[in-house]
Amino acid sequence: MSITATGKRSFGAFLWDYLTTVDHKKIAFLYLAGGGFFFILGGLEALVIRIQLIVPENDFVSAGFYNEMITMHGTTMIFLAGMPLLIGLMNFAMPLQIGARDVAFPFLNSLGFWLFMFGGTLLNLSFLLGGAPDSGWTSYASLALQSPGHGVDFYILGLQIAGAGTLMGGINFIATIVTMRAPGMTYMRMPLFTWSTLITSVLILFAFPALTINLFLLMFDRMFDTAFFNVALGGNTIIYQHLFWIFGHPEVYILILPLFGLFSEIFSTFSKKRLFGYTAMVFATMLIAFLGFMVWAHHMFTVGLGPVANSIFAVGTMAIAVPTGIKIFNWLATMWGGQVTINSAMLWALGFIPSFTIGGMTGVMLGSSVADYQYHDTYFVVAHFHYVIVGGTIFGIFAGLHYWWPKMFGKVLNDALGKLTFWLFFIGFHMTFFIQHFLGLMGMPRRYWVFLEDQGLDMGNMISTIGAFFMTAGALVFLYNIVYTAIKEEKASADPWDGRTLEWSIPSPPPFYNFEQLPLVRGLDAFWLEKMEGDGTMPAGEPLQDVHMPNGSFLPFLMSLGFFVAGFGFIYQTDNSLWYLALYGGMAFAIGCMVVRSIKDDHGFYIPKEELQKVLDREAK
Ligand code: HEM
Ligand SMILES: [Cu+2]
Repeated sequence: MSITATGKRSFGAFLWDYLTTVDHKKIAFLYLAGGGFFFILGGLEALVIRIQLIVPENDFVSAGFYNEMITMHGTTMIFLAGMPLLIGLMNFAMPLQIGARDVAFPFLNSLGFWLFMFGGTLLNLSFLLGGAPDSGWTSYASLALQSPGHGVDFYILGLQIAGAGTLMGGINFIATIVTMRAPGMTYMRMPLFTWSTLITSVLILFAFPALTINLFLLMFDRMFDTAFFNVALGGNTIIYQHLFWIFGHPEVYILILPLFGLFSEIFSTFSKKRLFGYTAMVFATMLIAFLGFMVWAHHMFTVGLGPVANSIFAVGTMAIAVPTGIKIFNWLATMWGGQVTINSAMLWALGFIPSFTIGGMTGVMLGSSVADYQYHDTYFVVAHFHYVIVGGTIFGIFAGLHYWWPKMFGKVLNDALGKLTFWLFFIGFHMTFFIQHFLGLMGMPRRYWVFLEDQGLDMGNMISTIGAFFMTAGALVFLYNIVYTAIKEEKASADPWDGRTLEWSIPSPPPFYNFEQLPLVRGLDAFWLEKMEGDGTMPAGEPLQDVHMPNGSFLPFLMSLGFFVAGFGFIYQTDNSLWYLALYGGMAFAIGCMVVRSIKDDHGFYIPKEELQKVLDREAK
């Protein structure tokens, strides 16, 4: 088997390769494609929301459909766009940064992706099968239990299946970082992005089970008439809110911590300076993650938990501003006195700092439990979380794509188009969401299908909607840039940015096995160190030897398909017991795949060292 085969492949071969791949890089591309698709869907839903609110008392869509739009927009953007895009970036870069050939469990990695894709598809098929969920992205039990039709059931099963995939991803990343670092890569030599990936995965491990349990209890109440949350039957609807936010608040840190790590890489690389306060940054990330589990009830200040509980959660919430502030200052200090290059990736990073800081400040305002009685469930809250999620997560994802695109696909995204994307999106973002702070302070509630005339809300909503179109234009320029770059741009070098970490020490794109020999790491910013004190190449951390790699498999796809079918069975068995066939049939099929997986003897394959030697000889020339 030649390890350098690059001949043209048929579409069928290409498709089969991606349906069966267990390569972390290809699975990363699948996550970026799947997450990108759902980002477009979530963006279109946001446009429908903003068009409905462009003028007072509009009737662009019906009230019921509007409820479906806000529910699906929020749910899709968080579970099917934000997180998968991040898992895509972590899947691609983290193994390269620690000097590994793949993640610890490649099969599980593939399964995690297909569960996400089938869960997301199941959820969105609800649009075609009687109506999408309509009780908000939080689906509070008091509303979700009354919601007619099967929309909320699709929400429950879709998120259960996709959520299982996310949990597997988190476990996989922890096992990889703990067990597969290259020789010399001690914890305090790991890049910040890898640290953030580790801490985010720990958050996933502790937060997602709360969501899983909550969804099961909601499912039992809706499908099997139990009374966990059903007040009429003696249940307690507030418990749903506690369980949801015990997951929900750490979820927002799952969405932002990887980007904090990424921005540290970008500021350091494009200032040609080591990250300021590396150790403080690592511990600040841990502190944010830890405190992130102590603040969930700030989403419930107005529920009536009482002054003692509210005060405790208010103090916890405000305390998080401290480690976050440390990060902001350390990024500024990293640029201070550096040779700063402003390309597209750096522009997103620079746009992030003021935008996210505004979001952080309004977060502290909302953390004041007393004042929150004014802000709660108004557009001030909508403005706040879009400032931190769009200004943080989405800006970060754009930055990460511009930063790692050459390593992923072998070409640098066109910089002029990159900057145009940024400015259209940045201006649109602030137009859409800054004015919403004031709409909220003027009393505009969130989740209302219309606003009334003569309440002074017209101009603000018009500006907000125009802003949404600017963001759309920015996103379209980005899509155009992908095509333009693929056709027009020159092939990128292995190290187009004069990088500091290991991924820039191997070719762009990397060979499927990543490293002929695992590198020896001799300090923080391992590659930069070799450039400054070595001969600019990574020393070998192991002798040249045959390299073991895993085989691809179609089982993850099939197993996820089984759960997908079982999901339908769960949803429709309340209408007709024939659907138990789909429920048990799907489950049996999925379990059958697991049995095949456990009895089939698959030990992967070896790349002979002679082949690797040929590559090394060619590169040495
Ligand atoms: C890209 C442009 C975006 C626009 C124009 C936009 C617009 C909006 C608007 C106007 C609402 C409020 C609807 C209402 O309360 O009636 C909303 C809700 C929401 N948005 Fe966005 N959004 C965008 C991106 C995002 C992103 C990237 C995320 C998350 C990753 C997100 C998450 C949410 C959530 C969770 C809600 C709450 C939904 C609910 O009330 O159940 N949005 N969005
Ligand atoms: Cu929160």
